[in-house]
Amino acid sequence: MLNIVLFGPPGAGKGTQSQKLIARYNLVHLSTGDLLRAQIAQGTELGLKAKKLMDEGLLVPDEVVIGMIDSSLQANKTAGGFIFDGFPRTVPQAQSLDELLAKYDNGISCMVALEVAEEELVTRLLERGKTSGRPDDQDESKIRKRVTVYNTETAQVAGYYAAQNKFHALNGIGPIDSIFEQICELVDKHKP
Ligand code: B4P
Repeated sequence: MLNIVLFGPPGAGKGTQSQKLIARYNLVHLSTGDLLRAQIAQGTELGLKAKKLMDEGLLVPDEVVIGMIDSSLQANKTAGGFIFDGFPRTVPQAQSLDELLAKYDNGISCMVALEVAEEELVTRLLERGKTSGRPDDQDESKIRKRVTVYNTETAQVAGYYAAQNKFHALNGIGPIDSIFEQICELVDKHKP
C-alpha cells in the first residue's frame, strides 16, 4: 500500500496537490480540515466545538481528529492507499496514525513537506478567502496565528518522520504542475 503524508504550513498547497495525487495514484484522500468542515456543515456537536477553534486559527484536540481518522480508515478497508492531508499535525497524532495503520499491517510510505515563506502563505490564503467562504482565510491576524501554531506545534512532526527516514522537503513556491511532478518523483521511489 502507498500511504503518503502531505505536510506543510496552512496555504502551502497540501489540498491543491492532494487533488492531483489522488488522481495519479488512485488513493483515498483523507483531509482532517475537510472532515471537520463537513461536521460543521452538518451542525454536529463536534462541528460546533471545532468551529470555534478553527475560526481562531487553533488546533482541534488530538483525540477528536484521531477518532475521525480511525473511522475513515475503517470505512475504507479495501483502499489501495491513502493521502493524509493536514494530518498528523502533532507528534501524538503521528504516533496514533502509526498505531492505527499497524492494525491493518500497514504504515506510512513517505512524508512530503511543502516549504513556503509566511508572506506568500498570507497572500495565498487572503486570495482564497475572497471566494472560499472560510472564516479562517478572511482575517490576516487569524492566518498569521495559524502559521504561528504550525511553527510551534506542528513543525516538529517533520522530525518524527525524519527519524524513520521518510521525510522529504520541497520548495512549495512555483507552478503547481512543476511542484506536482517533483512530488511524484519522490513518491515513485516509495511505491511498493
Ligand atoms: P486545513 O483544511 O488543513 O487548511 P489549510 O492548511 O489552510 O489548507 P491547505 O494548506 O490544504 O491549502 P492549500 O495550500 O491547498 O485546516 C484548517 C483548520 O482545521 C486548521 O487551522 C485547524 O484548526 C483544523 N485542523 C485540520 N486538521 C487538523 C488536525 N490534524 N489537528 C488539529 N486541527 C486540525 O491552498 C491554499 C491556496 O494556495 C489555494 O487558494 C491554492 O490555490 C493556492 N496555491 C496552492 N499551491 C499554489 C502554488 N504553487 N502557487 C500559488 N498558489 C498556490
